[in-house]
Amino acid sequence: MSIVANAAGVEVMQSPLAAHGKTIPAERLGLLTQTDPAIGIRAIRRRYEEDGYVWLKGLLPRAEVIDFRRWVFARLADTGLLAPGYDLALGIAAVGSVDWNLANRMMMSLVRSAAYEGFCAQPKLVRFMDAFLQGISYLHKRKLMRYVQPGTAMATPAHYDLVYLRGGTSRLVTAWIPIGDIPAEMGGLVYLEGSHALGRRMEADFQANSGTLSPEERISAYNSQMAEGGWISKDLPDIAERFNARWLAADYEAGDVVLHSPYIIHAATNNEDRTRRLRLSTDIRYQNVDDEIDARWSNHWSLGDML
Ligand SMILES: O=C(O)CCC(=O)C(=O)O
Repeated sequence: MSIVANAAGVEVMQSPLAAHGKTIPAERLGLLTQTDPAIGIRAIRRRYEEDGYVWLKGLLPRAEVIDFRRWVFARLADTGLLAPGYDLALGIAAVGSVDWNLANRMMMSLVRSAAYEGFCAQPKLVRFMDAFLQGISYLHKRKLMRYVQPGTAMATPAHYDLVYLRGGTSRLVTAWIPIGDIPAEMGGLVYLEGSHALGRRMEADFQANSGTLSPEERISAYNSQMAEGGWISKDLPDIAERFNARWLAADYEAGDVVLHSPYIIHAATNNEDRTRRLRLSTDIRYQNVDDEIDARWSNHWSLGDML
């Protein structure tokens, strides 16, 4: 656990979080608020509107999520990613070299697998999303699954999701699902507090200034007006300072689901797990089927698909 109660009973972060060579100062770190799914769909929707996210504790059966983690790592074992001799559900990273070609090919197979499809479309989640979206929920076919090795510099830079999905409705909802426990020091998502309003303003500015771009560029994250990759920045302390906000972190557990707004600014921090566990998660996007669908997301994720 990265988050513990101090002598006064207040929950605090045990160790600092860092990404891209920069450590987030303690005064710029806060804790994500968790939500018990039992409070009901109306209250959940209200929290999502207010905060730009809702961290649903234990929405999915924990044991099934861990079984799926084991299944994924069993398929990746031949790549050299996993240390031998451990239960694959632990996902302990090997120290030797990895066959990246094989790992990439295997990940592309995994995101096309019936097992992953079933995980993302499990009845509990689908029923929840139907209620949340007040209609028939549509799950975008392009779904991402990511692993992060401990002790590496890999961490998703700060961004908001609409940048990658400008070709359809903005009434999108991302579900970020930890596949296994992801305590804060393992580099789960951090959210810039209250930044869904900021993302909305940034998007309005982009739209207002995009008149010189071609129609394709106007919906692409890769255009002359965006930073490389559509990111806002890799410097998390600087963003927090600039916008006078805190990064909210959490100890996520298998079974949790975080829903976030397409405007909220979020990022990941380094995986610094001392027991060398691989961080595994999936991020998938839902919307109401009656809203306009971004056709570019109607294919499976391919590496280098520029979305
Ligand atoms: O898991 C990650 O590192 C990034 C996920 C993400 O950016 C998202 O869920 O929108």
